[in-house]
Amino acid sequence: MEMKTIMQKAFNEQMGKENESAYIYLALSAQCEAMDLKGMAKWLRVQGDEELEHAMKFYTHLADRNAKIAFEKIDKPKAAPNTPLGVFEAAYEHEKYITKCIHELVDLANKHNDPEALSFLDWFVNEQIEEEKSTRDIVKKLEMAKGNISALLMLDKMLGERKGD
Ligand code: OFO
Repeated sequence: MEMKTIMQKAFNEQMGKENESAYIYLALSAQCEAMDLKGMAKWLRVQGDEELEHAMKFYTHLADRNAKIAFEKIDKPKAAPNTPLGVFEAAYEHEKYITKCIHELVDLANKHNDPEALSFLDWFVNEQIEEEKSTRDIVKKLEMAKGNISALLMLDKMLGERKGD
C-alpha cells in the first residue's frame, strides 16, 4: 500500500531520531572513556551501534514501500553528565522519550489506517520495553553501588562483557 505523505514524514523523522540516538550514546560512551570506565564505555558504544540498526530499519521500510527518504539535521549531543549514574540516567530518560515517539507513531498509523506501518512498529514497541528495562536496571545497580568503588568496578567489568564490536 502506498504510504501517505504524513506517514513518510513521520518515519523519516523517526529515522533521524534513531540516528541521533546513536550520536547521543556515543557521547555518553566518550564520557565513560574519559572517566576510565571502559566497560560502561563499551556497553554504550554497542548500544549506539544498535541505534544505527534501528535507523536502518526505518530506512528499509521507507525504501521497500517506494516512499521518499529524507534526512534530518542531527544536533550536537548535549554535554554528558560527569558521573556514571548521571550518564545512565540520561540514557534511561532518552529511552523513555523514544518510547513516547514510537507510541505516537503507532497512533498516527492507526489514524491514517496504515496496517503495514503498524505491523512494522510492533517490533519497536517491544524493543522499547527492552531498551527501557536495560537502562533502568543499570541505573538501579549504580544507585546501589553509590560510593562503593569495588561495586562500581565490578559493574563496569560486567557491562564490558556486552557482545558487540
Ligand atoms: Fe534506544 O531504541 Fe532506538 O532509539
